[in-house]
Amino acid sequence: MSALPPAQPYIPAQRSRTAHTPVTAAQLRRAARRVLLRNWTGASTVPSRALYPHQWSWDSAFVAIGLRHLSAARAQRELETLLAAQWGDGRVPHIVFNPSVPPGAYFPGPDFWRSPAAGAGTGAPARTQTSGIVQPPVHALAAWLVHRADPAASRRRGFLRRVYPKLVAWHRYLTDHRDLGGHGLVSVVHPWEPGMDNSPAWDVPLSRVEPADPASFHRADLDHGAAADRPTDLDYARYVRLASDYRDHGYRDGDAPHPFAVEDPGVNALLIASEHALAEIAAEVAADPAPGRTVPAPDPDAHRARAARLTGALVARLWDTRSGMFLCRDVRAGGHGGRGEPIRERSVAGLVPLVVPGLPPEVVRALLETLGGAHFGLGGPVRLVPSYDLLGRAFDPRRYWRGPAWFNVNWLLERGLRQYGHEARADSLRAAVLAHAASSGFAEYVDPHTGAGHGAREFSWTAALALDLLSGGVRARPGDRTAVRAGARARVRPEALVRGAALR
Ligand code: 2M8
Repeated sequence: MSALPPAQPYIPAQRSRTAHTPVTAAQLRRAARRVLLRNWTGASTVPSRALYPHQWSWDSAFVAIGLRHLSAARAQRELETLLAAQWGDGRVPHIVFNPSVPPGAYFPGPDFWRSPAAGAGTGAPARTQTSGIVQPPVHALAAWLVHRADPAASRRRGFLRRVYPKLVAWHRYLTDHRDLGGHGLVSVVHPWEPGMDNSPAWDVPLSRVEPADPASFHRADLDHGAAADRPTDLDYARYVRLASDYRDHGYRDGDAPHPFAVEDPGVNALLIASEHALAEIAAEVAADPAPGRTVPAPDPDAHRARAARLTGALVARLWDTRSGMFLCRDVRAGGHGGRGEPIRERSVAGLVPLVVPGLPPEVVRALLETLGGAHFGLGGPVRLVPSYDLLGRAFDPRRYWRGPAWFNVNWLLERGLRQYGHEARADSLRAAVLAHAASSGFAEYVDPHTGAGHGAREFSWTAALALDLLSGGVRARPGDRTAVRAGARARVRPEALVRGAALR
């Protein structure tokens, strides 16, 4: 294991701000490192000690991407702790509960999900408590990036050999159990699954859900966060109803009614990006077999073919020429078994497919126009991409996923811009991410107009992804030619970037 300090014991932290705003790259790096060390529990990282005191699925993937710059072994551990809680049917749960955290610290907690009993028929682990829903599949991408941070150590520890079959099973779960629309795309069955919990895109599909009795639960999130920033009570009661109905159907996708079923471009795009990463991982595992291996070598081409099929379905089903972006599709509009309908709301999820390689050139061109146009305003009124349409009927610069800018989404878009050769735009987005991470004390999210931080502070993925951008996205190691090339491509001059960009 690394020479990093040991884990902090669980302490229900108060909201804290970093005492001094870091202004140089070195200060920012140190501050980000401190956040990640504080939020490390010994086996994984909590998103925030106060608001989210357990392990979250896509948070851990983003955290691992940053953690690899501090300790590749710890980053591997982060992902492997999550994957140890994988269910028999392949799903990777969205929360893995830490048994040492007091039961009331987060709702819905283990007593609500009751995964070992309710999920027994779908292979929930018997001794680890988890939720029963999922989050976006960023994990294969994270595993590949973690491997590249220190390929020799990763090979020595057999990291990719261990995680590869689990990641394959995870993707299979999504494509085999969640194609509820029947056209080759994954559907999410709860607004928490795409990670953008309170997006205005869910308003119509969610309005069909009967809310749970408000007296039947207590919202722990309001003990830590301002009500004006968080989802409304009515939405929360609907979240609870969807989750309890799924649980009461044994988390079996074939039996659960899934009244909320949406094809989300963000989730599907991340699956595609991760499927491409699986192709890289498969090639690496095939080239470095376990001693005495008897099973056939993994086939990278099979993953590339899956990625190509998913990309075709994404464009055919979710691309909207009129809006110049991808739209979510409400699979249940018009009733079960119907064709479904596009949801006419501009959520940033519709720009996330920029991370998908090989999109048709006219799609990329339109996405770039939309990014800089009136609805998302990048390079105009805002320096970070908002989570929702600046001109939308429901835009709110403070409320959870209904307008604020999120660091993980901006990290993905930075990556997408760079992938399609828009280096200057990627550089300025990167500078804005670093500046806002510094000035907000690693906030969970920021007002896209003012840059004011909201939600939790010392938020793990904000710190991790800032650290990743400071490191040029990769840690170049002698002999790792891919890493060196990618590092050179990123044209890293973080000192200048942070100094020039901070606190404007
Ligand atoms: C938020 O979601 C949780 C439920 O999963 C919540 O609101 O309680 C979202 O921002 C989600 O994307 C994130 O993974 C999670 C933990 O950071 O918090």
